[in-house]
Amino acid sequence: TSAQIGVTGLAVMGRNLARNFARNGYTVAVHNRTASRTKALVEEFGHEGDFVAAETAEEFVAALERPRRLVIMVKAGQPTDAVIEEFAPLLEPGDMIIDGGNAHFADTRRREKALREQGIHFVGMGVSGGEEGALHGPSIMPGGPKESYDSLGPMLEKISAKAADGAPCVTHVGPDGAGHFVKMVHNGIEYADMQLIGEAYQLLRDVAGYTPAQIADIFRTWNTGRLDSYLIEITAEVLSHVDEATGKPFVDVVVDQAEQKGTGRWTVQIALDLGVPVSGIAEAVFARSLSGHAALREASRGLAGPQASPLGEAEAAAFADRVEQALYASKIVSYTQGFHEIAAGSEEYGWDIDLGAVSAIWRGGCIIRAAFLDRIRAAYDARAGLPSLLSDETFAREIADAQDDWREVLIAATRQGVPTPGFAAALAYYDALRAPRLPAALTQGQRDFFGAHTYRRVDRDGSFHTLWGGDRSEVSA
Ligand code: NBP
Repeated sequence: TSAQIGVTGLAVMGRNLARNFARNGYTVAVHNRTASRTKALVEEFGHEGDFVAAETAEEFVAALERPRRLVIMVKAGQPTDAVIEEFAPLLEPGDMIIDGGNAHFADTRRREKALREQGIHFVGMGVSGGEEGALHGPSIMPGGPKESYDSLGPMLEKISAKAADGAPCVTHVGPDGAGHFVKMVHNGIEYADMQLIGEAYQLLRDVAGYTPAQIADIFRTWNTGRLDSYLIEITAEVLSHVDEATGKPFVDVVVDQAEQKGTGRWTVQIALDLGVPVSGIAEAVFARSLSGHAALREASRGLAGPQASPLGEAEAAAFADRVEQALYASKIVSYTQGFHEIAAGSEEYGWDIDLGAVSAIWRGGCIIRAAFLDRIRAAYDARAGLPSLLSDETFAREIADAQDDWREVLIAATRQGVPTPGFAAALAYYDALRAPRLPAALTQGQRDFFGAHTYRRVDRDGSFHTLWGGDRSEVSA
């Protein structure tokens, strides 16, 4: 038998992806460094489809039809390089190596270039949706040579999630690292979404005085409206869960220190390199890191806060509506920032990424899947080259409608001492973009004062310097 696709790396993700291919009628060669995993997969799930278990790399490669399609699903970083080094010498020109791990896009660019010299097509493929997604249909973000998508694409379209309109949640994102870049920003946006939801929860609890069970109901209601999304849905599930051992809300027995695997941090690091202000995503990453500083938090517990006075029952319901507005407006801003980063990466690396197509493939399968993404796609479809999501009329109007409540929520948060870095960063971004003048003019003056860094004038072309230490006359620089 010859397999149409092979998967090496059979931990949760690889195993489920292999099963997904098999369930869709493909013959799948499976391989793992530790052979027991391969055996276990075939023993447990062999009835689901056609698997060819390979113990060695040579057996694995031999099992694949040509051109070979070999998916790597191992731990990102050095393990991925090790696997490529093991398999590349066994492959022939025209064969494909598809890395479905969470690689850094710079690694993908390096690997693609090196393999291209050997005539091997390297596809850096972002996969989102966790283990359930991998099995039932993930959102897939493949990069790499366009020609490899011609033969690989139809298979990916089959195993991917489908959006509500039936469209497969996969597209050829762009050359070399484009797919992994887009996956990285997806994760950055996911961090921001989660942080904003967390802030909404904290406000409903500490300002409005609701219990976790009541807040779960509020999220359930929100999930029937414009915030309809996977993350809002699971938030209600988590908040309504009660710990069996103690009878307390589950959320109260979990240590409040958020962990991270690094893709959110990368999103911010790369944004800094590209000069893209992703302040909301950055605050989400910092919020996780702050939560983990247990000793620092312990040492700060005695610091003074405001006199807190939670709202009465009547005001609480109105406040909850305001929080929904603030959450929605802040969400528009995080997506605006994320899409700006994708546009900037696309420009920098010449990827020519279609932003509307990206929002379309995030509508199903992935962690940030949401009804909202249909509207982002509509915004880009309505106007190619939209400079920012905020310049879309619909989003601009929605924020205009939300802004009074958004501001009130932040006032309440500040008054009661509830930290809302995500909401606040989003509003500051919005206000800064709309401002007719920014204090950046003063910054330029300071820079010219201490470092003769020069400035431009509003009324004349050219660069200028003021002789600050002398008679303060202005010279052309
Ligand atoms: P892990 O990231 O935990 O990796 C475990 C796999 O890597 C095992 O198959 C292991 O083989 C293999 N491996 C390692 Br570790 N070092 C190796 C080496 N030097 N040579 C060969 N194989 C090696 O698995 P995962 O959680 O299934 O994730 C797989 C990839 O998918 C990762 O890049 C991850 O970031 C990405 N991803 C994960 C999720 C998720 O929700 N978990 C979502 C999206 C993407 P062994 O069995 O012999 O130890």
